[in-house]
Amino acid sequence: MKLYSYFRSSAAYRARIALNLKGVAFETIPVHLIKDGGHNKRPEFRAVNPQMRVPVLVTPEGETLLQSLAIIEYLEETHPEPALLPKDPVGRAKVRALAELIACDIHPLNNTSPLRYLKNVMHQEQTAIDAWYHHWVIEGFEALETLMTPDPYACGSAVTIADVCLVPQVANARRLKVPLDRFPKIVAVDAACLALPAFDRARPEHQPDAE
Ligand SMILES: N[C@@H](CCC(=O)N[C@@H](CS)C(=O)NCC(=O)O)C(=O)O
Repeated sequence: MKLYSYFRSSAAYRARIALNLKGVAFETIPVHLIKDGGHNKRPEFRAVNPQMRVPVLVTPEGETLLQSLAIIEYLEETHPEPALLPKDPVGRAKVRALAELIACDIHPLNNTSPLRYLKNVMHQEQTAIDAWYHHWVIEGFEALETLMTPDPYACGSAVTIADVCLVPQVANARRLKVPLDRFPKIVAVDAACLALPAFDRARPEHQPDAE
């Protein structure tokens, strides 16, 4: 498989973790999201993904898959072991709720494009942009901290899609200096996950395009 990725992209980080957990070998095709206004805006990448975002997974059959959660669900269906979703429907719904809280509610507000828009189009100061970022992470993390039942992973004794989404969001929060002392459960789950080689290998600093 081929994964279009950027070392700091938390959505690509999710896909990398899932690929590693499933034991699927992949080649990384780096797409720099910052240099020259973003190499993701170049026509050659636009032809791969008209939304001009990473991750993009190209399957061995040559299918191009977009959106990290869709990519993870594809991997779950094609490589069922180890399962990243519980067997029971209620458990699955609870795992997906945590994953979507992160991927659909926290992350889009803190993503490169909206932050760039706040700066370049809305002419906001960096302090205001940082405050925006911290606000949405903290609000989401407060809910997650209440909802999670770590044992030691977000939803119990098995790694799930909730953990796959949580670890990259925590990495982002740390990079942007969001204080995490109010979130002991989140910090503990993050540490438990990062002790696993599949998560460790997916870290931004371990990517071929890391700076
Ligand atoms: N919902 C998408 C989000 C993808 C996304 O926004 N990726 C970011 C990096 S984390 C990106 O490529 N940003 C480029 C840009 O916004 O210009 C997913 O989960 O895959």
